[in-house]
Amino acid sequence: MYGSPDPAAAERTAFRRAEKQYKLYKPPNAKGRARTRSTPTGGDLSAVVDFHALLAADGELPAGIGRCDCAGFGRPVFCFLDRPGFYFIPGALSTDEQCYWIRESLSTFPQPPNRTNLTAIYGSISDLLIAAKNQKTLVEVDNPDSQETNQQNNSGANTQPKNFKFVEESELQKGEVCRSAAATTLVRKLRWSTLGLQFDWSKRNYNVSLPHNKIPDALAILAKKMAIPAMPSEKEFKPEAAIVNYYGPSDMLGGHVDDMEKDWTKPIVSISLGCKCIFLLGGKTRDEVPTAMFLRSGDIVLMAGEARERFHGVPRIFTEDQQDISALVSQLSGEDDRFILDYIKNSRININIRQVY
Ligand SMILES: O=C(O)CCC(=O)C(=O)O
Repeated sequence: MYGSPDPAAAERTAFRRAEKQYKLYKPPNAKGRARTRSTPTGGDLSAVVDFHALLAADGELPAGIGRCDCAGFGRPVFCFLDRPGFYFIPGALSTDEQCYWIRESLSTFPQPPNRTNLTAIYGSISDLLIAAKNQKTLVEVDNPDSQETNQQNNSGANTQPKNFKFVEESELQKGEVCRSAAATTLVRKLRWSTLGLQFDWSKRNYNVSLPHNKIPDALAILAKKMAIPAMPSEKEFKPEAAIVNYYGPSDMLGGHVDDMEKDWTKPIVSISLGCKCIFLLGGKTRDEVPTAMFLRSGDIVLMAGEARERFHGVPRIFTEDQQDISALVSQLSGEDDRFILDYIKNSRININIRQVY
């Protein structure tokens, strides 16, 4: 799904060149090594399509961009005239809805039996967000019996049973060598979680034998409602799985095609939360020059039919400009949301919902 088999060849493609053009560079430090903190390079963003600006201008649209508003949907929908099956719904979610899905993405979505990128290292981790809010630390424990649940839940592919538990800082044994990680650090290291049918990244497929819950009803209802512009009227969209991507300041998602689902007439419903990013929509090969567009918190993108065959990716997250998330910042100002606010100020979350069969 992700990456390219031959990096040297990939460098020569139009998609790779666009990724390089937009990605955030870390200038070398005095010793010639990349700095650990990214410094924005600015870059020319004049060709990046800004659907919010087009909506606000309410004028003639640039060549190649059209409106695909559909009866009864009640929201503006944009599309590219030469890229059928791709739909952009700017500001599809209210600030309240965005806050709700950000909280869910950090609290319930990474809960077992859902798997995350941390599962392979630590086994199943319950209540990570609560542990982070309480400044707890995950430590390896000796006694396997004390972590029965952890072992039982860790039955997924490519993982060994692990025995870890959260402890208070005061419980940490001074000088004792054991594997440990602060819960706050682990939240920052979260890269993906999978809901519903579990996607197995090593096999690039859905592994239906892995324990899983149905995707949450509220998410399925939202996805069905938002899928309408991309759905033929006689068909029904049945959300069966979702991949949640968590992006830190210098993270990017390389160009790829999502091709593991059976029926490509059904859309991928892709929700953006938190910091703004650049999304690249390319062609059926990496040789076609991709179109760059801004995705902001609350925007939803649909990819169905022919658009399912197009390379796409996220080369850049904007954490330096918080203007775009000012509504979120004021909504998340309560004491209970403090950790989430700090997180989302320099992160982006994407929830993409799919029908697998
Ligand atoms: O983060 C995004 O907006 C895109 C995510 C995506 O393409 C994927 O998970 O396949």
